Amino acid sequence: MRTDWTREEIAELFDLPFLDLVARAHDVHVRHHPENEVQLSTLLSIKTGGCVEDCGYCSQSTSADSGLKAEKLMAADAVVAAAQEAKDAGSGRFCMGAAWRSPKERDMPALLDMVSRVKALGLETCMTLGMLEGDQAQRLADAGLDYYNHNIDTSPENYANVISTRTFQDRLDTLERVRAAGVNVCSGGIMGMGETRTDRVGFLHALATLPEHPGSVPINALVPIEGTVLGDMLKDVPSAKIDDIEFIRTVAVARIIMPESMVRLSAGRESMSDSTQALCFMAGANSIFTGDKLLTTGNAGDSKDAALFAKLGILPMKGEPVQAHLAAAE
Ligand code: SAM
Ligand code: DTB
Ligand code: SF4
Repeated sequence: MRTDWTREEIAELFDLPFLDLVARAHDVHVRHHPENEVQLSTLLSIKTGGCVEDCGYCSQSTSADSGLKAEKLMAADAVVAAAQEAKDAGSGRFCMGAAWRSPKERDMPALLDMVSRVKALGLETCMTLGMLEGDQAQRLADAGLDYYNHNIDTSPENYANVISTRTFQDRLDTLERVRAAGVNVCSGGIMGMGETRTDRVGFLHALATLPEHPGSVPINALVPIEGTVLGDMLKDVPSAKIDDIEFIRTVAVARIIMPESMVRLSAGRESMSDSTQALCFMAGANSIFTGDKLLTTGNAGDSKDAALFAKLGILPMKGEPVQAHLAAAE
């Protein structure tokens, strides 16, 4: 696995004729992953709203005027019940997200309980809780955490235009602690925040030159939310919306430079056509979030996804036939 990619090499990949780029990405994909299989993950917001960070895209920040009500941390029993439901609907991974800058010590026992019980259901576990200290990462690892999601979001140069309450280096520090604790890193970002092609190159370069490639790389398209800095920006500057072809190029380049990572087609699918999603799968995306809801916004939904998978002949990863998934969605 190469972790010495240069920005020039990555920019050259982006510049390839579109069909050549997708063909190359597909070739890399089939050499490292089962063909026509896409992993289904379910996301649950275990602690919604009231976050002190000022991420310009996020409905959950207290700096946003999104009208979202802050809630308390969910009880472990309710989280485990949601995980069981996700498993029954065919999900292989359960990701629990909290709107925190970082978890407080008083919340740790409940978080550890959730991880071990969700893991005991036979699901892969993932959490995204903000910044972690080394000992927090270690305790989560010991409880059975498989993945920790912590996005770098954009290029190092563009970071301060999106978030002012923490630095790009803060993000890298948490990723290092997660890696040191033996938990798989899940890290990606958001396209369509007004960034340039150069920023997209710098973003993928930062991920592909980490000491190890992240096990999972979520590529989100900005979901514009009214009352957030970036949601409102998109209303004023509609041309900032990520172009579908540029989005697919980003997925393809991620696949080529991080051949073994799961590339997750994350937020933004609700407003993507079937054809765009199909090209993302062709270009190497092999994981999606299922269900009607992401954290605070809508998602395509199980029955729509089952229909798309059936149309494309894609199977949910873990070998469950699409018919079973379809039946579960009805
Ligand atoms: N508070 C934790 C943190 O930021 O690390 C975890 C939750 S946070 C909502 C997880 C990720 O969701 C963010 O890093 C961001 O990449 C993505 N995200 C949040 N709002 C989004 C939006 N409106 N559109 C697309 N992606 C979004
Ligand atoms: C990621 O990169 N995308 C997911 C997950 N990691 C936690 C979150 C998407 C959130 C979309 C906006 C919302 O629903 O609030
Ligand atoms: Fe808080 Fe995470 Fe939203 Fe940023 S993305 S405001 S850290 S919940």
